[in-house]
Amino acid sequence: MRGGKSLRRKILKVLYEENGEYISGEKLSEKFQVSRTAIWKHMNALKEEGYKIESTHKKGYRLIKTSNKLIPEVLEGDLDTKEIGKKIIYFPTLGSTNNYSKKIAREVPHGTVVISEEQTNGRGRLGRHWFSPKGEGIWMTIILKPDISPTEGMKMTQIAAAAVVGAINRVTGLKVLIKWPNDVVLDGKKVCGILTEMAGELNKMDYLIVGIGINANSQSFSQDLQSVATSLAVHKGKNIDRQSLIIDILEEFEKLYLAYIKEGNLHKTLKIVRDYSAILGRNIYVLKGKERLKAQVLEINDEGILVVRYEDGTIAPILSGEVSIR
Ligand code: BTX
Repeated sequence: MRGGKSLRRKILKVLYEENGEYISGEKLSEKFQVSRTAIWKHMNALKEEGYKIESTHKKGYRLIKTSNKLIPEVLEGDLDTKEIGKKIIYFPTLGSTNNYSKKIAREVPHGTVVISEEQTNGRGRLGRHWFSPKGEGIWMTIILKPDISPTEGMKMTQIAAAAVVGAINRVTGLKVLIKWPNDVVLDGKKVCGILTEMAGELNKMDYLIVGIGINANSQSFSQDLQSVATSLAVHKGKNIDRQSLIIDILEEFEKLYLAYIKEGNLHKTLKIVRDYSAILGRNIYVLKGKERLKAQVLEINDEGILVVRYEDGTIAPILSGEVSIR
């Protein structure tokens, strides 16, 4: 089809910007210098992708705004950032945005964001599966190339968690909390998981990828997830606008990330991480292999590391790994 996929995305952007009003096939064909039949074919292809487009013979075409399809061109256009999301790579479906990001990380600019409507092989930590149904969530990865030591890499998880809680709070009004180090919870159940991965040598980082998975508009979960997972829509009682949430997260992520790079510390991020912590001061279990040790959380220190006191009185940092609330 003439113009192919890139023209189709441009047509979609124009439709979106009409805000639900009709635009005639004639106008579109003039604008893009293709025949009205070509425009009609692109509209059909967009409908097949799942966009709700109404057409009438007289008035032309209009896009019915819906929260279950993302429009990457609009995201890129609306984002007020310097580095993050200047390039967005969008897929209707993908194995895993983290896996894909690793493949392309060396070729794309710093700040590139990969988003997919669904993941067929979404990943959590330690090879666990991450449920990522089509159109219901935000499944995205930010590719970063900071000039920092690999030992600093895990701080990106804290930056992402802080960005996500702030954004969810602003966009939906829901009070979510961070379950250190990489979950965001609502009423004790996970609404978001973060997976940071790195590549490089001992003292030089090649790239770093931050995968963020958010259950935005899912209404139900499989039996094994029901007790641990929930979504923003379930708590809000209505679907939320994923597009606004993505924009807020990426803008906030950039602010916190740049503050960290410029100031060389995590102060801004840690203020949020501590204010919104689900575990500060609480009694928890620290999971070490098969062992489950009782501990109390004392602080999240300036490096973003959790410090706990075990039952025998020993005070120790926890660098990564698992905690569960008692
Ligand atoms: P995690 O290892 O802390 O959590 C994984 C566990 O969470 C699973 O074993 C399961 O019990 C539970 N779980 C699975 N899916 C969901 C879900 N949708 N909601 C709530 N709980 C769930 C957390 O790992 C990190 C997840 C990162 C996901 C993002 S999505 C974009 C990017 N691409 C990719 O493949 N992963 C990241």
